[in-house]
Amino acid sequence: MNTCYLALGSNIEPRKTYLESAIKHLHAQENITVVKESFIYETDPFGYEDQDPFLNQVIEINTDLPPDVLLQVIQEIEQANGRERKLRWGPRTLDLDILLYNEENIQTETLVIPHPRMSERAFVLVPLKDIAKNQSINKDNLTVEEALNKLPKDEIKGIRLYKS
Ligand code: GSY
Repeated sequence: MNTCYLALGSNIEPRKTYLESAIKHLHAQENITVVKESFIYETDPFGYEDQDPFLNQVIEINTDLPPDVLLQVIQEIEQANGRERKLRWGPRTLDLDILLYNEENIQTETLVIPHPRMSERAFVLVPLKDIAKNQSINKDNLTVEEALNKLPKDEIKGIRLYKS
């Protein structure tokens, strides 16, 4: 059995419903067990800033699916939730990313794990810290908490606990 962390994000309403729908779809998969869920955060858009704030969350799953099949499953769940790939960094109903697959380093044409930008993204590290603060996340063996401590403080200010 493999332990994986997935990042969820949405910045098109109904944002929370999209996150809930993603988790329901994952629960419905025979080969996936959702083990832990972080809190949900409202986060300032990172990168392309001229768009609405996101809701972000991270979950831990157990699965016997190999990484490439897991990727197909999460892409189907994105599509079932109205995901359109118009702008690479633009608004989206639902974004699902594989952050970690055990502590494996995987590089194929379609998949890089650990997620190559996760250690620079407060909107990933803050929720990941809720459920896996001592988890090692990259080749430097930094833990989630250590990576978060290296980020600029004003990026962490842009991550607020979401109360619906
Ligand atoms: O990479 C995921 C999509 N995304 C996000 C996001 O999920 N949250 C925040 N805060 N900014 C983002 N910019 C992009 S693109």
